[in-house]
Amino acid sequence: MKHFTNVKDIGDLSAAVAEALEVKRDRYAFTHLGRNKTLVMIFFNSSLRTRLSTQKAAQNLGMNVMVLDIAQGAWKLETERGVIMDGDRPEHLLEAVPVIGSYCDVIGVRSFAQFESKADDYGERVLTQFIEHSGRPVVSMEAATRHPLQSFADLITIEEHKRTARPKVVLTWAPHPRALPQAVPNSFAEWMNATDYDFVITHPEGYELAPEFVGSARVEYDQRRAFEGADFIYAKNWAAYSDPNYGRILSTDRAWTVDAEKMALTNDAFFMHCLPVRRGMIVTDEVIESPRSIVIPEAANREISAQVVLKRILLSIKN
Ligand code: AN0
Ligand code: CP
Repeated sequence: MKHFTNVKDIGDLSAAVAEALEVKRDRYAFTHLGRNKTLVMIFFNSSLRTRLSTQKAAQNLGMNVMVLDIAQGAWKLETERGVIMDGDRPEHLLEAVPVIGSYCDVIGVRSFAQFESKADDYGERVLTQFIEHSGRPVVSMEAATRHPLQSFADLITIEEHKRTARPKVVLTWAPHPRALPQAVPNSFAEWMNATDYDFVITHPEGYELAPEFVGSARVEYDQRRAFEGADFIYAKNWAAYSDPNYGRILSTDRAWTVDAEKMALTNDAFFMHCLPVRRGMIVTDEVIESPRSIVIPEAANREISAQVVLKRILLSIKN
């Protein structure tokens, strides 16, 4: 594996899940692989899970890890080429990226959508510059349009919990007070569409995701109908994608909050969310604390998904 930015980079999903379960059984079986190899993790945005789980995964493989928060302590970076840099950004990404690459063997990058330009966000401007100018394998730790380490962990979690070969998996929009990126739902949809699950997306009108991510999923505007017979409920908020509302909040309607009454319509479904989650907005306390909530094992699988990805990258560096 050279870079890890989307579902195609992982190849066959059954093989990837099998490898993940193997890693989970003995996460210290490859401690020699990362010896004298360094991972640098660059954060343009906050993180709890990605920061800790990716670092842990790298350490399980024997790697050294360095973490840089661009917003805290590093120079603010200009990302646009051709500008006169007379503003508040003292360094350009075009110097910073190769410099970072010179200190490490693998780079992880977190860079959310800015919601200033759909073309910049969906063109993955920042991630692409890391791939083009660092000379190193790059792992997306949530970029503008996707969060593949999360989606891989979600897939592992569903495979561990499913009770039928072809479960019904429902991605539901839920309300949130801030405008959030489409990366998590886009990516989840991309990975679910790569399985043979019965995959349904439900959201209020106006919250349609980009067609390339919706793919072959069924879209159902009636949340209750979508929940009927579901085996997994995957909740997430996102801001509007469609023009002219790109990046805007169209609704904070708490009628879309996942509660026990709606969960009762399902086939005793498991509740999932990538976290961080706002209780009372996305989901009620009762549902997230219920025995059907698997948000903690889901988050724990982030260490496993990151370890499979880093292991494959290390093997490709060695060969
Ligand atoms: C981020 C998002 O929605 O993309 C990160 C989720 C993993 N969430 C928030 O900013 C609250
Ligand atoms: N799910 C996830 O990526 O969490 P963090 O934003 O805390 O890393």
